[in-house]
Amino acid sequence: MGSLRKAALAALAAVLLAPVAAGAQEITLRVVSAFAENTQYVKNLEGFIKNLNSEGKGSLQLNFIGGPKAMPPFEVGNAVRTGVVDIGMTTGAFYTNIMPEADALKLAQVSAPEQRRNGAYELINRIWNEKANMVYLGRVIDFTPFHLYLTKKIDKPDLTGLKIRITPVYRDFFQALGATVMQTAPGEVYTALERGVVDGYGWPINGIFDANWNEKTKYRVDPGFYNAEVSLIMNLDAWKKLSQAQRDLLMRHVVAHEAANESWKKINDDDTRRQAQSGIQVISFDAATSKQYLDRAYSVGWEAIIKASPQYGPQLRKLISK
Ligand code: 173
Repeated sequence: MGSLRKAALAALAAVLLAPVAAGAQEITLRVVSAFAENTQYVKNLEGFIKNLNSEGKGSLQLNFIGGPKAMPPFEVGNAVRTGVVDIGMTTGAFYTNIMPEADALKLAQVSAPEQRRNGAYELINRIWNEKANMVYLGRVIDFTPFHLYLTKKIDKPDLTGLKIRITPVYRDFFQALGATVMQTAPGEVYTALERGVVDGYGWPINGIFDANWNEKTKYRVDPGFYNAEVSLIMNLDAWKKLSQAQRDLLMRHVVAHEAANESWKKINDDDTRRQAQSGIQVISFDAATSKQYLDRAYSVGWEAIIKASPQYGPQLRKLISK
């Protein structure tokens, strides 16, 4: 065999063998967050990434690209779906444009570890794979109700004449209570309050201090409703490219991070206290009215999901409701 031909064969062999060799190489995944860089949500994410990266040297690394400064929050889902980024930390309400089922996770009454055990995660992954080209990795906020915050007082659950900032999380419920609604990204809430464009907003019990909304908030309506959901989602093609060892490493860290969601209970207690200290007054209703308020929230919430997804809505309801 001539030396030229030998060299050509060697080059061909190198090309053919390359994918095998690459399988054993370190992979770096790009991560974005729909929530702002200074929030507890992102602090937790950074802790998760740090832990994973220290164990994943030579195998798997996560590279945090940033939050809303890097990418508009309502685009994170699409960026994960198309593979512009590999992993997103976001909430289902921010990618209902991809599939309506995404917003159902707010209605969960069983914890994420329980959903892992009872088959909910299998169903969620079937839907997320099929409709959004995503793997649903795990939930990073749990045990956290949403509330209605107001600049004007109400004495019953009637929002007629009030304009309320929403995302899809709150749309159907607040409209059912008579509100006029306006969707904004979290980054626009402060300005909307300041300009009097809205009379209130929906948000979880935690986090209103991150962008100083407390300055513009007079009342919080109790009880809280639903279960604020923020999760890690991953591009399905990127997932398929990982070796079994890399998937195992990633999932071990996700499951551990998810198990640490208990920490939200203390954060929520602390934020509740801080709201009182900063002068935010609680509006509450008598027991019967509170029950009606909550029942309404769930019935309206599930009705919207099931109407938009007659196929999967009822199955989801069975697995994530109490
Ligand atoms: O922006 C929002 O109010 C919202 O939908 C949400 C969802 C989960 C956590 C925090 C906010």
